[in-house]
Amino acid sequence: MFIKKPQWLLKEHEVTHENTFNERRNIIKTLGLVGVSASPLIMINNALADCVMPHLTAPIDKLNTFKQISRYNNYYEFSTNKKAVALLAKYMKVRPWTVEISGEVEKPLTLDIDDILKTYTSEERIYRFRCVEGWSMVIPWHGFQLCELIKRVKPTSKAKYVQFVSKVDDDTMIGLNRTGLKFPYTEALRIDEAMNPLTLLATGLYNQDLPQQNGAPLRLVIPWKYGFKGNKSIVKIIFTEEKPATSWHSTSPSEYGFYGNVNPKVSHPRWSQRKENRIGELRKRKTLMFNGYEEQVAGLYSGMDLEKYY
Ligand SMILES: Nc1nc2c(c(=O)[nH]1)N[C@H]1C(S)=C(S)[C@@H](COP(=O)(O)O)O[C@H]1N2
Ligand SMILES: [Mo]
Repeated sequence: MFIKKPQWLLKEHEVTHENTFNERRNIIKTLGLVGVSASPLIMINNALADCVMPHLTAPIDKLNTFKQISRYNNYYEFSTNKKAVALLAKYMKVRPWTVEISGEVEKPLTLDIDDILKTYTSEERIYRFRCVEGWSMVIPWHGFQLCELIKRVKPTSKAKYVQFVSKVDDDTMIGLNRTGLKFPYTEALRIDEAMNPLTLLATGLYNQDLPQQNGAPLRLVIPWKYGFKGNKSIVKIIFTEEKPATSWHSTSPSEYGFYGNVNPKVSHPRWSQRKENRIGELRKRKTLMFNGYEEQVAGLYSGMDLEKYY
């Protein structure tokens, strides 16, 4: 069930209203994004009382079409051919489906996807999406903040990372043994990144259920990171003390970092990241720092050498 809200896309320079600015400062403070006085974990646990919403303004970038979004996909379990993915993934069954939440939490849970859909009100979030390969789109996702789920399971003080594990379906995933990538596809975030109000669990796009090729029935979206950080078809969410191994970083550590933050100044060893090809446009666009979400997320990385932690 989708509750439709006004479309929006965050654009920092448009936000001039003073109250909005102050509210945002409070959000940033609540989440421990600025200041060094207390440990991020303490601030996160305080922030768990309530998941704050990011501020919404009108969209500027043109949306990509449903067809573009659902016919040009990276989903290596099926194929490395972007156009073949949709044709193959449609055979993957997405019911019944459960998501197991475990590890360093007070309340481990196994949730049925239909309960998740009923429990969490879906809202529309229009985000830029940038693949590490150099292409991008603008996607109207539907979903809810990962923070909502985190709050429910109550991470222990040891929880420093959140790991996401994708489905392995031997019946339909014919690409499982054809690439260097090891499956299940696994990615992870620092817990403060996971708690950020922009981090979304997507359940749909364009007012429809998520197509299989886009990661049905539940998929992670972190708009300031390269697309590979966002697992499709999630079956497990695990809270850990140690930094978990992640699929792309393990396969090729010099090419894909743990962070995967969009950064035009840090090149991939085989290509520059300064520009991107927005699907449907002829001329390349400049890639924006943190994919244009710098004001919301730069504080997560203050003091960090982003060349080293790519
Ligand atoms: N399970 C799984 N998740 C995945 C991938 C994948 O191959 N398998 N590819 C990633 C990459 S590299 C990108 S760019 C996005 C692509 O998402 P889209 O096809 O919805 O645009 O999914 C990410 N999530
Ligand atoms: Mo990607």
